[in-house]
Amino acid sequence: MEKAFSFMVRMRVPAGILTPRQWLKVEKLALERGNGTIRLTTRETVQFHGVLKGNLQPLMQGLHEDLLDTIAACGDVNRNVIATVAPWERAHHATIATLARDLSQHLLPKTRAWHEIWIGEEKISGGVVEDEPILGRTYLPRKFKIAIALPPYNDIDVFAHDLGFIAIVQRGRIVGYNVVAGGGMGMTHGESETYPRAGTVIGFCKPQDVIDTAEKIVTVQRDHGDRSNRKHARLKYTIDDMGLERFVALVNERLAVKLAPARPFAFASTGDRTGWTQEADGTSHFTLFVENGRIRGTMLEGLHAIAALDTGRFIMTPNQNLVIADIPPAQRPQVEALLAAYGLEKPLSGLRRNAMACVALPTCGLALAESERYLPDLITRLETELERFGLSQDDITIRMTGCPNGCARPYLSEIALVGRTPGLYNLYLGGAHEGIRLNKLHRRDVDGDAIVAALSPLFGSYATERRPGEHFGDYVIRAGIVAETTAGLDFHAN
Ligand code: SRM
Ligand code: SF4
Repeated sequence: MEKAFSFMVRMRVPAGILTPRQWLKVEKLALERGNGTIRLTTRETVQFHGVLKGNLQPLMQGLHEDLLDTIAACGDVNRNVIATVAPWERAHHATIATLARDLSQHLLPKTRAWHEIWIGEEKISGGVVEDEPILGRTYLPRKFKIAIALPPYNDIDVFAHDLGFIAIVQRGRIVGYNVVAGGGMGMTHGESETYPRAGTVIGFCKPQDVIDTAEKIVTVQRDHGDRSNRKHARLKYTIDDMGLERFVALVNERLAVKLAPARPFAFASTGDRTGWTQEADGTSHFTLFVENGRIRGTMLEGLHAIAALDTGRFIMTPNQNLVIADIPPAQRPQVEALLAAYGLEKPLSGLRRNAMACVALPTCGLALAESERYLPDLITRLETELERFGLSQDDITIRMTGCPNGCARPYLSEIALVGRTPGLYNLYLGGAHEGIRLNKLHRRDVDGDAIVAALSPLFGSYATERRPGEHFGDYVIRAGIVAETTAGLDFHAN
């Protein structure tokens, strides 16, 4: 008898947008084919956990029936393309969401293998190795990630990805995008040649040149990335090894239209606007806080009832939350009543509102410590400290991961906890609230008590010494608690 192998399945949803009907299908598949939970990820999509081998094909077929898939959600390819979630900026959000879909489609492997394996499409490849027009025969050296930001929102953490685009709006129109290259979070404890890196702004391109720019950057990484060492294979290392100038020159050589000088931009935060937002014409959007992206039980039922109204769109955010968007004025009372009936609108502290944890145990095989199952309790303890100093409603970002791979983008948050071994974490401080600066190691191997003991006095001094508008991450640098990280390479320096 075969063992009951269990899998994780990750969807591809560029820009994170689902129709209510698609949401209901995802829920049905999670209940019938997965472990009964929907896990929203930090890349605006869904993971199903606990899918038994025999359920894989029905799950894929179920997704396919509703125009969904899992193509290139994992592997050494361009991953799910993410975009700022701001439905209240209607035209701009529509533009960048379309761009995310177009980029995803353009960079997708052209092979029909997914359809042949899961959907039963007739085999045309006949076992021949297919030469992909962009990816080539051997695909990319490593995963590749793209994100599109719409300032002032940096919810997608544009500096965390191999490639980022920052929309530049002038006179109410997106006139083009600044191009950011070489971001990445993953590192290995004790190996300082591995490091997180904040992407570098390398220029500006017009809207019509974005796809070509992305393609050419992908091909530079394809041709120059390190294929001998997977820990050194991301674009960030390719850039640092060859030097930024050479990298930009190589990209420009391949581009039909060369990059222009970058334009000014400013970000305000990396978080989501939780709660209601209403537009002038009465259309409303509700951002539901989903703790660490895990949807189960009452929340699943409440969202089922809201999706059954068949109104608006369900948009998954890069902060693991869910926006029920485009609710017409006539239907808002029904949605409000359902949110109340299922207890989905709860008061939150500023810290919890700005928290993220990766999956980690029990499903992640790379986890060294708990994350999703532990951060909520730790935040409850920290909330008591914040309340003592009158900081309950201050927006402070905190992120936890069960290992240094960085799936919740911890190195860009004001407070980060990165798992070392069961119960122990490295504590990092000093990331920028708006996601433009990496943090720095403050304490090694701390448990829950030591984390609270380390942070509580800092909350106290921040409450009394901060300058008007100063964020916690900036304060700890000014106060000399940690040194400022200015580039990826000095992340490990003290
Ligand atoms: Fe991740 C591997 C979960 C976003 C960096 N990540 C994994 C795996 C698949 C573990 C594995 O390889 O066996 C995790 C599955 C856990 C589970 O049980 O479900 C996993 N990563 C996640 C998710 C679900 C975290 C979450 O709580 O939301 C995110 C899914 C994203 C998606 O929908 O595509 C997720 N992972 C990220 C991010 C953040 C991002 O992309 O914005 C990063 C850091 C950015 C980056 O890539 O540099 C990230 N994951 C990694 C790495 C380290 C890559 C590196 O360059 O070193 C690994 C390990 C690897 O690739 O070898 C990894
Ligand atoms: Fe797993 Fe590590 Fe990613 Fe967390 S950060 S999900 S522990 S690979």
